[in-house]
Amino acid sequence: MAGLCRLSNDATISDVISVLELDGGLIVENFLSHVTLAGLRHDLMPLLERQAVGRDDFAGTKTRRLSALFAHTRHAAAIATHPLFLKPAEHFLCQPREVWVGEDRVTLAADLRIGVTQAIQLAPGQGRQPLHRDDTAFMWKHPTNGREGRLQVICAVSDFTAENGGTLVIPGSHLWDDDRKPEMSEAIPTVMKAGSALIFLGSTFHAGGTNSTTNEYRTAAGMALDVSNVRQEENMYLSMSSDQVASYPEQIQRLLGWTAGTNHMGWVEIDGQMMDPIHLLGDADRSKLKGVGAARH
Ligand SMILES: O=C(O)CCC(=O)C(=O)O
Ligand SMILES: [Fe+2]
Repeated sequence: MAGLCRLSNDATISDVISVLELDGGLIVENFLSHVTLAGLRHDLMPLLERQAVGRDDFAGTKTRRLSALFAHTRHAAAIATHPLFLKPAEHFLCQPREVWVGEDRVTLAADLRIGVTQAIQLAPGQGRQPLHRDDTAFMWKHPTNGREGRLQVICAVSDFTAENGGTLVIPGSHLWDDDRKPEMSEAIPTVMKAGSALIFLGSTFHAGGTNSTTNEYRTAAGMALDVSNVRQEENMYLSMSSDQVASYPEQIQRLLGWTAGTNHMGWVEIDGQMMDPIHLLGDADRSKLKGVGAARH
C-alpha cells in the first residue's frame, strides 16, 4: 500500500488543504525548525521520563503521556502558530454562518481553540491503540460534509517508523459515515524523521502503532486546533495558571481559550458586563471596554 502523501515544508497552505480534502491526512517534512525540535526535546524528555504509564489499552500501558504542554515548554507556541497547521485549521473550522438577530442578518464565524496538547512516548512493547477518530469527544456526525471540528498535528520528536509505532492512519476515512467500521488492513503507518509532522482531520481514523520489535522509544508532541463552538477536550483553564497564560503573546492566550471570539463563547462578567476574558490577563482600562454582545447590535 502506498504511504501517506508527503509535502515539504515549503508547500503552500492550499497544497495542504487539497491533500487533507482528499486523504484526510498527510506528512509535512521538516515541519519543526531545528531550534523548536531541540527545545521540545530539552523541555519534554526529562518530564516524560517521570510520567506514569497509561492504565488502559487506549492510553497505552507502555505509553507515557504529558499534557498541558504550554505549561511545560514555550516551544509549543511554534507548533500552534505554524502556518501549515494554523491556516488549514482556519480553512476547515472557521466557516462563517449567517444568523438573524432582530432585523439584522449577522455573520458569525467560529474561531480556533487549542483543544488538546500532549507529548506521547511509546516504549518498546507497546501494543497497537484501537483505531478511532479524534473528534469522537464532540460526538461529531459523519460524514462531516466539510464541517470539521478538529485539525490535529503529531510532530515527530524522535523518528517514526512502521516498527516503532508510527501513527497508523486510514487515508480517506474522513469521508466515511458513522456505520463504517475501520479495519487494521486499511491503516498505513506514518514513517517520518524527527522534526516532520503528521497533520490530519478530526474525522480521520488513526491509532498509535505497535512498538513490539524495536528497543527504541517513539516520542511525539501532538496538538489539536478545535472549532470554538465545542468545549476544549483538555481543560486549559485548570491546566495552566492565568500567569502562565499571560506570559504568552495574545494570539496564544486567545488560542488557549481566553477569548470570547466573534460567536461570544466563553465570556466572563467584568464590572457587570459580559466581557472577553482576555481583559483579565492584561491591564486595560476596563471601564472603556465594550461587552461581547456589542457586536450583536
Ligand atoms: O501516539 C499516536 O501515534 C497517536 C495517539 C492517538 O491517536 C491518541 O491518543 O488519540
Ligand atoms: Fe487519536
